[in-house]
Amino acid sequence: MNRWTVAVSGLALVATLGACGGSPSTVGSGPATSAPTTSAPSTPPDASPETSSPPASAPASEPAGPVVPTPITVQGNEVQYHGEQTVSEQASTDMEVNDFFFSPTVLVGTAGQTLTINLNNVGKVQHTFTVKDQVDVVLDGGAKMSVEVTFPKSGVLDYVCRFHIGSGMAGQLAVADS
Ligand SMILES: [Cu+2]
Repeated sequence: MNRWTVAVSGLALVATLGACGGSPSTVGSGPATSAPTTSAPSTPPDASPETSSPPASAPASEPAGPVVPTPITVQGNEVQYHGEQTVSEQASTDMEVNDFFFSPTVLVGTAGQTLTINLNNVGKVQHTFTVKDQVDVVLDGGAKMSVEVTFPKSGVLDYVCRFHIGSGMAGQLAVADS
């Protein structure tokens, strides 16, 4: 390699650099090339799945199972069971009388508690609400009547509709074990 070659090479290098830096006009003069913006799926920083599903578990204060196990039998007939309600803190409660059941069917109270039951016969036919040695009333279809009952010292006290006990139209006043 002689000096000439080196000189040419050096000039060529300078010329190349000069060309690059000396022609800025070419930049941006061409048609606006819409550079394809790589629109990759934007993953948000917080990509944790939304916990929008409803609470999986039941309410925390889920009542325990019925105090009186079902089915209930009163005077040898299987009762038409329409629920149990605790009334220990109440002076009165509502009870639906229907063709041919009481709802709620079982009232759970405290030993010796007195309770006013507001009976509402929403059925079409006559029914009675009868507790031995306490209450015996007849309600026409659509009639309302309030009665007072006393819970037993323990266990359960049956009540019936005298007309339809054979169809299981009955229920119980129950005292929860303590
Ligand atoms: Cu009846």
